[in-house]
Amino acid sequence: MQLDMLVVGAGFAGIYQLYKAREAGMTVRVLEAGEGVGGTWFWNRYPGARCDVESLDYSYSFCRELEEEWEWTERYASQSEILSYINHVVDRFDLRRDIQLNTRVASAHFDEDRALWSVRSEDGEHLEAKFLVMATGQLSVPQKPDLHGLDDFKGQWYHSARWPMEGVDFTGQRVVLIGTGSSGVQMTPIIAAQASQLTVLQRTANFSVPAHNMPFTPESLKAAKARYPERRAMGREAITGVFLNANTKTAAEMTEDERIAELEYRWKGAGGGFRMLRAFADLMSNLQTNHLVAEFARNKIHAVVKDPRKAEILSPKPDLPYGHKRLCGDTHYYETFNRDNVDLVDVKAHPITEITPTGLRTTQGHHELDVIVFATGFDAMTGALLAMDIRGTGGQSLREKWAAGPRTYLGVSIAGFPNLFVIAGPGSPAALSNVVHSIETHVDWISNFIGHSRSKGTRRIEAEQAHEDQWVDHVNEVANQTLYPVGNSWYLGANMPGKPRVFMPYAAGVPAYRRIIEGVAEKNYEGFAQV
Ligand code: N01
Repeated sequence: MQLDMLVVGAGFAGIYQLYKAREAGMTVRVLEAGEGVGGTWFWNRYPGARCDVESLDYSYSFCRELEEEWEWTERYASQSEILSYINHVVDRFDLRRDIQLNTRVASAHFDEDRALWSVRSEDGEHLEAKFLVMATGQLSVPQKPDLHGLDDFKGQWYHSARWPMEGVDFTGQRVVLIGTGSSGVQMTPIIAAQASQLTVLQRTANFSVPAHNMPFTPESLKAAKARYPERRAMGREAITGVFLNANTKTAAEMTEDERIAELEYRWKGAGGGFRMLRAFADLMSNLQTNHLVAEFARNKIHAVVKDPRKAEILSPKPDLPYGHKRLCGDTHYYETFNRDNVDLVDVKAHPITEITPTGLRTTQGHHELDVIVFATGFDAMTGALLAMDIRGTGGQSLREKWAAGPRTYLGVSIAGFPNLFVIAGPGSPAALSNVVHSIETHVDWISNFIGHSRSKGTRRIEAEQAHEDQWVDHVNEVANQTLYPVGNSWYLGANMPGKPRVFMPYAAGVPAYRRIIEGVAEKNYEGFAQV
């Protein structure tokens, strides 16, 4: 079958790309590995899963009626509510008939003579399309440590990103939870409330902020919606693509009392979550300012957690800047460690040595267990793309091209891979932003470019090597002016054994990025060969 466009992935990105391609009158199909739409929100069903960007922002903005009719029930939406929303969008715009589920793409090869992408699924189905759009997500390939003995474990084990559809009942169970990123932090209080014993294994302490989630009342939702256009407009001009009431002053421009008041506001109810990251204009560029915020957060942990041993383990070390890893937003995370049935082990000091048939051993001792939960993250940003055998001109494989780390032009296009686009790819600001906003920005831009190409009758559009090289240099240069490229974050690929250590997101922010890509479009898509 030959199509105008094939899209891989039916999460937020693939669904909007389908909508736009259909609007442009193209023949299009979306291939999705899961048995339902929703991408990351289909797979990550672990207890407590919810978004850390406010629901009113973490939603499509392309249709005013959609914004008006959908009624979010909470400030931060739960996984199930987001999944219902995505399904609603798919049905509302009659998109389901072009989405093919249970189809994992194995390979995509560019046929140079015919300027077509030849795509094969793992089941052997073959499709061809002029344009191939990768909407494969940044956090879609789970990473699970290779622990000796897991196969012989007599209990159950689960990964946060492959949670059973029917859920898991932890009542009366002895549970170990490995990992304290966003997933582990969200799960901890819920599992603790059910299990007879929960032991959290932490390798690196991360910073977490109370999310202050709360239900909308009919009045508060109505009031928020009345200001929706203004809210979206402010989000567009915010560095993260979402309005977080950023402080425009550096820490040095404020008095000690003003600094404390600013931080308290961001820690408490009116603030919460990512607002902490916008406490000072120089938070991610000035180590001294960063230390101030980190110290404030450590003091909060010690004030909440009664056992000083646990409080100390939970406090991130001073050599790791605040926000260098994605900040967590929580509901009673630190408080949970005051429960009698919850313990904490520092597995950096006391590494895991093996899984036994009845539990897990660290260098400190053996834990008898019924359940092991892995909240150990993802092969982020490149994992899903490199899982496929993608080959461009001259048969060059993407795996070879990206052996030393991902290289893109503007985070959407790859030299040597014509007519292929990546939504929210490495080299774009998506990972540091409200990703739904970044997705819409990318899809609109890609759709305009494809429309331009079709109106001109060009067969191939392709990033030029020199422009890609310049973009990669620019992304690195910007990153090196920040405090991001330290530690072992997934932004750097450093959470994956053997993955090249490269800071992948573009850190200059969403508005700056948008101006760049709009400028490229205005100059007849500068940096792209169009033949
Ligand atoms: O994964 P992570 P995540 N032994 O990579 C530990 C988004 N998200 O699934 O830090 C022991 O952050 C690892 O330790 P260390 C969000 O963007 C959003 O939690 O590498 N521990 C770390 O503690 C987020 O950033 C939401 O030393 C091991 C943890 O596992 C991203 O997804 C919710 C280990 C992994 O943390 C990823 O979050 C959930 C080992 N061998 C996720 N290997 C919301 O919207 C790894 N770890 C709220």
